[in-house]
Amino acid sequence: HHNSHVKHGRTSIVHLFEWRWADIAQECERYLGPNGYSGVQISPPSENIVVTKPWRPWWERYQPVSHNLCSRSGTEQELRDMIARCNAVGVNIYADAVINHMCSNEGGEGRHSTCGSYFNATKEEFPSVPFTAQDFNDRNCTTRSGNIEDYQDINQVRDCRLVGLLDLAHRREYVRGKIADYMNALIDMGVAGFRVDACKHMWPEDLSAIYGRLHNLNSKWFPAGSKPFIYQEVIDLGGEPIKACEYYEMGRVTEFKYGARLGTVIRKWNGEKLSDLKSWGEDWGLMPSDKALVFVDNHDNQRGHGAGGKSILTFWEPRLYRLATAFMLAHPYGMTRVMSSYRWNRHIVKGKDENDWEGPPSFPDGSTKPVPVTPEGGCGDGWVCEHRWHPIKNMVIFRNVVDGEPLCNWWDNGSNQIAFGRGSRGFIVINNDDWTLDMTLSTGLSGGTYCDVISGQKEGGQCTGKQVTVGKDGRAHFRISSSDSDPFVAIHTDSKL
Ligand code: LAG
Ligand code: CA
Repeated sequence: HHNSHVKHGRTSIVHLFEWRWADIAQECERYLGPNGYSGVQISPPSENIVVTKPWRPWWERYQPVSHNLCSRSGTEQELRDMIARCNAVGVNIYADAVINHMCSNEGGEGRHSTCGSYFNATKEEFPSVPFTAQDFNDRNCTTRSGNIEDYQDINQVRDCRLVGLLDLAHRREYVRGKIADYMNALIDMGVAGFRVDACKHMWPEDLSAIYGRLHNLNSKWFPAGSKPFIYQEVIDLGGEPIKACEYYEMGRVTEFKYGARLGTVIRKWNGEKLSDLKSWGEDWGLMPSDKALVFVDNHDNQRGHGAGGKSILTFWEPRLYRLATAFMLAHPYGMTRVMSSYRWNRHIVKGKDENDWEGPPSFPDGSTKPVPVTPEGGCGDGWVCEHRWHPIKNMVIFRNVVDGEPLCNWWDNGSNQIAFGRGSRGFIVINNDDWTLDMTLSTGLSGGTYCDVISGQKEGGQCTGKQVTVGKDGRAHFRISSSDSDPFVAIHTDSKL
């Protein structure tokens, strides 16, 4: 489950957090395909509880009540249509699979669910699946509250309730079968794989048994015999007995240290500096590159949920965020995921965001708003669309162009000015110091004039931004003011004029 089945040498996926299926379909056709994104992580497609206190939080989607495919993002028909249209333009779909649990034990009884299916959380009955009380872990959990109380105890982390969420008993063949059926329905519709939610809370052998039941990908779009790509959400910042490495064999794993550590370096906390990144990767205690799914921020830690803490950079700090994302996309480590967010009424009181629950831009009836595209190519109505920000979009293309090339020609000033190349195909220079960078550097590129894809890009043979002249010896002069709106420059073989 390690092959991501990307098309045309593409390298980066984007998490279109809370987007409607209809908007994702359009985005694949009008933007992601043409700009070389390899795939989309979609929000959980399964039916979930409707929470009204607080009003329609984003996290209600992490409380499934059935495997029906209707949610705030749209109907099953819209999902099917989106998957087909994205596949048609070479953009893969990866579904967020919430399989550790169903809704909260406090979810009540009734039809307050996104397709109106009946459930009874108190009795642990979910007739649309169906799951009944015996399909949950209660008898395997030994804590007083029934919730996870101590992360040092492996058994309770995996067999007790995560924040009160009814914990499925994956040792049961029946439960494994039902979850596999759900994932197989998505595979048959054409998804290329899954982000599997909350894997720390599931036993690796149970996951392995479930993955072993999955169909091969739909041969309408993928080579016969292709297995689904799987990346597993395991939060391992160290200090706990459950380790990310327990999951490597079965698929990729989210590397949460990546964004947390990169954030501290770019913020220059603890005296850290960009030049320290010369050894970025496994030498920093990160997992093996070919196992890692990396990201600057995710839907949890951008709002103080999950893990990562205060160092995480987000769109709220756009200048540093673009810098961090550009570094991630230029550096060979890991498989990269770009976050695409919506704005919310962030309101931090004593270090905690009181509105961290707020759902996507929506109408008064709770339905999610479409994503309008502005004439400038950004998004409106509260959608941030980091994946459309000029430097981020162009660094996704950069990563495709340099794919497979080694990191080389590293330079740094011992402080916060660095540069490095990727074989003979691309070169990036970053200035995070408070003074101008003014240097002649070896780029590894062939002689000629290149267009910087950060301040502009090549359009019809012309450059709309800074030009960089590389001499026959591969050397080029760079000057980056510390007050530039984006204090970095990137060139690659496809930006040669
Ligand atoms: C995940 N990965 O392991 C998701 O990335 C993360 O977003 C999910 O938590 C979590 N696991 C469970 O799927 C989110 C929110 C939680 C929320 C939970 C369930 O971060 O805050 O809990 O989804 O909706 C909420 C309330 C809790 C409450 C619980 C049960 O915030 O206070 O106890 O619901 O009612
Ligand atoms: Ca569990």
